[in-house]
Amino acid sequence: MTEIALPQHHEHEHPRGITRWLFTTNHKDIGTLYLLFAVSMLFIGGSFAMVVRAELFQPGLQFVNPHFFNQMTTMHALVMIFGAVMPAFVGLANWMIPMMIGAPDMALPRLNNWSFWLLPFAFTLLLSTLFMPGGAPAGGWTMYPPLVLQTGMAFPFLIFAVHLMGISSVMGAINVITTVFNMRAPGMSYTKLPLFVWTWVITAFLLIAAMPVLAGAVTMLLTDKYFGTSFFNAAGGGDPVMFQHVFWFFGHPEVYIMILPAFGIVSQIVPTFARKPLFGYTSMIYAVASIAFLSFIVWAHHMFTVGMPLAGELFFMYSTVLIAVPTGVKVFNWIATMWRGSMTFETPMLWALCFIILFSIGGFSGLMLGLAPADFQYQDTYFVVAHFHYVLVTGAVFAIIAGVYFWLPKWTGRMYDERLGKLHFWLSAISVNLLFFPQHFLGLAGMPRRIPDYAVQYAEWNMLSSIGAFIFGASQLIFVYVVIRAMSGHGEQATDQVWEGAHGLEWTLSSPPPYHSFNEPPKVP
Ligand code: HEM
Ligand SMILES: [Cu+2]
Repeated sequence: MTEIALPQHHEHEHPRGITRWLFTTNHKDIGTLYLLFAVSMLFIGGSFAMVVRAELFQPGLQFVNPHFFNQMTTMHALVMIFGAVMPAFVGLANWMIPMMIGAPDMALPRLNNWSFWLLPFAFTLLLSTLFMPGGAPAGGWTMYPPLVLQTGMAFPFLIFAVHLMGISSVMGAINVITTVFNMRAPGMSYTKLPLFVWTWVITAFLLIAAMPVLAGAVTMLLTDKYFGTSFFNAAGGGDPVMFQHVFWFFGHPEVYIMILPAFGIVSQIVPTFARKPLFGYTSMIYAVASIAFLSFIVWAHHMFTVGMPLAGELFFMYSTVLIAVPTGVKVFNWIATMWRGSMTFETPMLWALCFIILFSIGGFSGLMLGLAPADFQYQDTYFVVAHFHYVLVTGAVFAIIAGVYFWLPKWTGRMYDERLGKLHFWLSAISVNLLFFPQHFLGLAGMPRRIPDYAVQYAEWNMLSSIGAFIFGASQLIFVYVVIRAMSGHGEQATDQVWEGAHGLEWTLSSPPPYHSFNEPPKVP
């Protein structure tokens, strides 16, 4: 590498107070902002879920009217997906990617600030619709026409909020790609990139390819409603099913946007606590890349029942079940990594192991749903609800929590309380299964999703599911307490390496790391 004269003193005062957070271009501060935003959205979206589960505690209508119930399911999903899970992953990327590749910061720091600050505006717009005449969007997060076109005043707010979220995601993705392509320390070749970085690069490409499709779809909805077009209006020559195609061409890659970084996190944690290198590093990268590719050709498995030619049904069925192959490779490699390792079970490892087991359950029900003839039975039942919560909650959310426990001592310089961490884990792991496992039975017995009332035959499993939901929701307060304690400087001082089995550039920095991660590029062995 050519010699560059680096400035000797980089210790200039960094801004303090509110301007530090408003104008920050620092990857760690922005990472923190993203994570705090995500956790507040988790609680707002979670409280909507609690309303849903309270209403479903018993058959009959007890607490809310059906229209408000539909607003709750719709807003719950929108807030969880775009407000909680995706920003949490971006927060982790901001914190960890520069430290993992030996860079001082993200490549485009000013853009980074802008990506974050769009989100509070987007969600203020979205959440404000709850107080509007006609209420919040209630047509489902999938926004299918013609139903969604009946939304009242909230409609343009919904569309504009989705546009802002999309712009934020695409800018974040550009930043990740630019950073990893250009800012790696000398010697940090692509075959040495940590798995978390790899999964994020691939996710970033998915974001850039998928989010504009969503933007296009919702813009067409907007012009259909206000400007007299008929993209999805049969009366004007349009086709409502076309919306489903466009939506799911975005929507299916979107679910992988929410799981690939989770694979990355688990691939960092398992080797650390098994004290062995990751088994099959290269095959892990190929597995993620092929999952990413396949995610673009399976979208119509969400539409088996809309009426497709047989060849279409078969194509989407075969391509869907094909995803089991690279997914199986990943699960196999995690298990092989643990095989004959010297394992210990600190809190991050418990969450990661639970991820592997419960995500696999979600994968199996997904396989069942992918079989076209069987899907005619499952479609739009609680079986689907059970499936996507196993992959999104015990998958994505569990991996995020695992990552927070794993990296919190590095971020704050303080060890969290291990006993509280384990309590949080066991309460969550048990209650989440009480919450979602019975929903498989409800679905197989025919209970439809998105309904505020149900037949008495479904009463028992629904009651258990609601009890699980309340315990799961309450358990997350422990998490907040644990994190706040570490952030406010309580707990043992963490070492630089933090975990005995931890390897990688991020663990060579102090805990907490300096404001600018690597002022001089580190040597990569
Ligand atoms: C405390 C944890 C959670 C509970 C109790 C919960 C509960 C529910 C319930 C009861 C529904 C409505 C089912 C229906 O009638 O269609 C629902 C829908 C949904 N949830 Fe969750 N959820 C939780 C966490 C999450 C998370 C973390 C995510 C995202 C990563 C998520 C994503 C969704 C999605 C996409 C829907 C579909 C909404 C729709 O189809 O309109 N949920 N959830
Ligand atoms: Cu899908």
